[in-house]
Amino acid sequence: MNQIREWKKVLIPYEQSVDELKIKFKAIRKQYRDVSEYSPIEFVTGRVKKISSILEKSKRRHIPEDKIEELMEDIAGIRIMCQFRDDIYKVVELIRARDGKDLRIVYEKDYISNPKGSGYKSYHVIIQYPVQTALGEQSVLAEIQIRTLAMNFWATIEHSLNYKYKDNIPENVMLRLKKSAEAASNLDEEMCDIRNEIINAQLMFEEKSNIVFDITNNIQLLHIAGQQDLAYTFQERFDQIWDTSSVDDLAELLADIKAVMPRYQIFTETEQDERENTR
Ligand code: 0O2
Ligand code: 0O2
Repeated sequence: MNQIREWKKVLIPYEQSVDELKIKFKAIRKQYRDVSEYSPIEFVTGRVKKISSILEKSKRRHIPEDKIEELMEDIAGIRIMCQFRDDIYKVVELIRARDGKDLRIVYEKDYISNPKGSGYKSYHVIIQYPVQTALGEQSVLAEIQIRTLAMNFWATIEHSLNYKYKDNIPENVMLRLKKSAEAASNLDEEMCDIRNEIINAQLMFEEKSNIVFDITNNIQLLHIAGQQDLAYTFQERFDQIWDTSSVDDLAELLADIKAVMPRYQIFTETEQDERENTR
């Protein structure tokens, strides 16, 4: 009973650390969303390890009780979930940027490049985190786990199966779990590829829209300057290619139009401004 009371006291700074870190990482997510930017953080959870789990782990790892706080790195645990694998490294960078400020990185474990034997994937950053308590400043170790939603899905189920079967999962089930970890990893890869393809398609669309805008703008300027024949020639070329042609073909047409414009002293507004600035 006394031991439980003692432990509850020991855990106070850990609880405060988890609360503060959760607020800080949730704030990052909110700030991205407030400015309508994509957040690499999807959601954040955190927990302080249960006293029974601390004691069980210390026994399993042969950690003497007076060394638990020094050697057990995950009494305070923060979990950051990301949509895509690339986001994990952005979150790691965000944490590294705070090293020496409100936290200190002790070391990092990359279970994404080096998955555990079980198939477990996640990026762990062990930090030293100072908190101000009623008893003054106390610094505790905390573990930040950063993973995708797919990695989290797998780890949550594998963890609960291990708990249920008390680490006695039959060999064939372990093998299937390992295979499903690979399936989760393939899903992450596919999702990353799909996202990159969408981003590239969007960029291509924007580039095409800009070129089309420039072409029509320049043709209009030719009309205004009384160069109707030239304007119709370019309009005809544009009508033939704008719907079906590549960005390169449109860029070539734009370059051809731009090449003739100075001959007739015709300039777009931007070009006009540039000329005035260089005078
Ligand atoms: P939000 O941004 O409104 O969703 P506590 O603060 O201690 O009471 P804690 O630790 O935040 O609670 O709660 P918990 O149950 O561990 O869940 C943490 C946050 O993760 C909660 O958000 C959940 O809604 C969110 N969450 C859990 N699973 C998922 C999921 O699969 N997808 C998404 N997007 N979010 C999930 P909050 O804190 O209520 O804030
Ligand atoms: P919890 O609170 O139940 O999640 P050890 O536990 O001794 O293997 P160590 O050296 O403390 O690990 O650090 P490691 O290997 O980085 O693991 C720390 C935490 O990572 C674990 O905490 C898990 O949360 C998670 N983890 C590591 N390996 C696996 C795995 O194979 N499957 C799953 N589902 N999670 C894993 P705990 O101690 O399990 O605590």
